[in-house]
Amino acid sequence: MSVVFKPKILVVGPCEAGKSYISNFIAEATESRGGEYHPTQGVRILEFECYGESADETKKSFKAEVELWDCSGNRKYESCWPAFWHGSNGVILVYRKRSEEQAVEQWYDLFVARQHLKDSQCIIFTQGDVSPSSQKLNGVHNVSINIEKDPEEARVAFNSFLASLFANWQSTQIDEEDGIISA
Ligand SMILES: Nc1nc2c(ncn2[C@@H]2O[C@H](COP(=O)(O)OP(=O)(O)O)[C@@H](O)[C@H]2O)c(=O)[nH]1
Ligand SMILES: [Mg+2]
Repeated sequence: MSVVFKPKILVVGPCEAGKSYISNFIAEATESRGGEYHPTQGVRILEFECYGESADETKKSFKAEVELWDCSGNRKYESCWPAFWHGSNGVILVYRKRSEEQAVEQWYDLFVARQHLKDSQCIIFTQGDVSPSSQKLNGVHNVSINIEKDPEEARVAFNSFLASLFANWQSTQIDEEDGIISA
């Protein structure tokens, strides 16, 4: 019997970085094709299910009922950000220009560091030939993806990210149980 894991995963980054495109692909929504740009209004929540195996030594199998929050990069929705990061298990940072790196550091600060998420609960998806040079983002795993050229690589990267989120969640569950037992 596999455990059911219900992660809330945020996709954040600058406008037109490809967040919605990547989110659609990950969730296997039909609109993952290029074309006219439709800025996301506030947030779009995509729900899907998949199966995986824990990234830790337990290799426990799980079923994930994922809530993928494709967040707008527009600062006009800043007042909604606390609702975005509330209870999130992981963050996918997306960007594709070197000049956007500073903005990405700010997203990292707010959505990862300040929310006490570990670096392993964050992943950077870059498109194009930008390679992160930021000290701050040093500990975060970075994957350069090109969904059109190599969709499998992006899928594998997401699945292994999900497996590490599961391992992390599982360890917090065990800590909580220990807390109950020792209380
Ligand atoms: N063909 C193609 N188009 C892309 C890709 N990534 C983004 N786009 C297009 O670039 C534009 C901006 O992407 P979008 O995901 O909406 O950016 P967001 O503002 O970060 O959500 C849209 O028109 C997308 O269809 C890609 O890998 N291939
Ligand atoms: Mg969008």
